[in-house]
Amino acid sequence: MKYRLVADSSSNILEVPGLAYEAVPLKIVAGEKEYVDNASLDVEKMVTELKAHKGKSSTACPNTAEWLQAFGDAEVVLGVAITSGLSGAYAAGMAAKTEYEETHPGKRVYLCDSLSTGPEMVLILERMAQLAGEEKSYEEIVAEITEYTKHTHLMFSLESLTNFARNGRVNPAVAAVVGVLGIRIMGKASAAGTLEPMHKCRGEKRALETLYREMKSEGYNGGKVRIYHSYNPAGAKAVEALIRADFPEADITIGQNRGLCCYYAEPGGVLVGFEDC
Ligand code: X90
Repeated sequence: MKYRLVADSSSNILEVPGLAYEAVPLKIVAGEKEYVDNASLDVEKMVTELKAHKGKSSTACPNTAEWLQAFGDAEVVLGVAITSGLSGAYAAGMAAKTEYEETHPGKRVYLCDSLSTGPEMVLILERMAQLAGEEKSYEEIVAEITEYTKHTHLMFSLESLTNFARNGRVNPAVAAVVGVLGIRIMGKASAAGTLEPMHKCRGEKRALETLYREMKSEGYNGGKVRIYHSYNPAGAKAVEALIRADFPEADITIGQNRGLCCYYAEPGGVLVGFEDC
């Protein structure tokens, strides 16, 4: 097969039906313990153990060798990485692209910096899979994905930003506010690919209603939606219901966060990737 799809594990995708696909795991590190975010990770067990863990915890992005391994010997690699604004995964992947193209003359690697994560990466992967299935050329695919990502977005509702703050990826003052019982932070992936808080909301119902309102002001008009949650199926379904009230036929799917997204989104977190059409 000409194309191989590749994404780091923050996309939450373990397989892509009908296409060669390889996920590159990030890692969650707590004391001596390292959780590799691959298909064999027991996410629920990890969350339980992390709750009991008193010391520091952190995450690690894949290195260049791990990306190279995922590229295998594909003729064309179509990849998507977690935001370069918060992780070194994209930089490592780009170093792998350079090395791969030098050592495999004629082969190509496209790595998209999602400036986002989770469900927005899912949208990008689905679009890549579609274009690969249509046997579009490398250049056409790069152009189409570049255009497509101008119209995809990520918004979220989170109950806790502890792990974000702990790892220096959000202002501690913002994290402290969310720690207050019942307060949720509703925000989005900024244009620079960082966490942008938008509203402090009292209660989940308000947080999710606010999220949907912000989706519409970002241009949502019945396009595709991918919702991923951390142990909060009710929250994910509530977002779906808000959307369906306006757009009964919208293409919406719900999935569960895997290791990396669960670590940062924390229990209760809901991530929504959508197209602004
Ligand atoms: O160690 C590493 O290189 C990984 C660092 C990842 C940090 C961000 C993870 C985000 C997970 C949480 C909610 C959405 C925030 C969106 C901001 C772009 C998902």
